Amino acid sequence: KQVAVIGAPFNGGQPQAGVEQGPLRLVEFGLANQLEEMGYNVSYEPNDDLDSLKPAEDPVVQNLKNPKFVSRVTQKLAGQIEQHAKQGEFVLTLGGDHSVALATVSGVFAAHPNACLLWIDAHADINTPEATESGNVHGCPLSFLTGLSQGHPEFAWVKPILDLGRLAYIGLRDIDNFEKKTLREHNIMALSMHHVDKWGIGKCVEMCLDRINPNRDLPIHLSFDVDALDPTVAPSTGTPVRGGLTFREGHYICEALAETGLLVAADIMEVNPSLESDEAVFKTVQVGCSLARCCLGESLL
Ligand code: DIR
Ligand code: MN
Ligand code: MN
Ligand code: MN
Repeated sequence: KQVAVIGAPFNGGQPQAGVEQGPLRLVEFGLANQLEEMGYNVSYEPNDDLDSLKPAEDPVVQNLKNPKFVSRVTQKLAGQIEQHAKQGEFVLTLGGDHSVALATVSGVFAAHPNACLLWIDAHADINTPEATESGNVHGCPLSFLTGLSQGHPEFAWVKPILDLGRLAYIGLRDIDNFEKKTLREHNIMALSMHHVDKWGIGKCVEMCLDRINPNRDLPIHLSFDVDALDPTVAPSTGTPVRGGLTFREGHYICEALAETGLLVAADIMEVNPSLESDEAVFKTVQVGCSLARCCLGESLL
């Protein structure tokens, strides 16, 4: 079985430098080799030329910062991801900030139009350009992908390929007011840390799949923002929020999805090796690699 590892060394969707070093650090830690030892054929596209897409000028448009740069990079990566997914490969994308999900979801759903999306994050990332308080595109990808925002001139290429009924969240705990309203109004399957505490992670994953993949016959795309994990588990990330998923809860999600046999793509996002101590970076990179391996079935017996 073929795994396409797509490096997305990109930080333009948020203000903190360093997150563009995430993919290289994960690969240097041995991720590609580890997957090969598990029996996969692995290809790796580092995409270390993304800076060449940086425009000379990139003024704010409809509140969004770096719209041109983000759009150009994600459009390019989307095409690459689509090609690999269409060849039946498992696509593992390493971020980079979460604006890169514009590329992963666009590419994966172009190849698997009936897929569903599990979004693991402290944040809902569903702000519209009008509603965003930060102007950072990493807080907005899902509004474009679901068609909640349309008409932004820079993101015309992003098609609303994701039905709101095929989206579920686990790990939420820092949501903007507009996002809260959106999740409620559209009755989106959104489980916060409160629900994880209340029902346990096993039940939470099952509830999400019951909603977005009731017959367990649709392809699954997992987009995992490491800030979903508690900052004690994944400290080196741009917007840590206390009270997150434990090491095991995070891994359980990946294992449970691997166990379905339906997982076609996974994103490991927002690892920022320039933040916090060397020990913190080691922990974060290590947990990023082990989440990825679990997505590919490492811990299944
Ligand atoms: C916030 C934070 N909701 C925003 N989002 C983050 O900027 O729109 N997402 N940090 O990962
Ligand atoms: Mn290729
Ligand atoms: Mn995110
Ligand atoms: Mn987040």
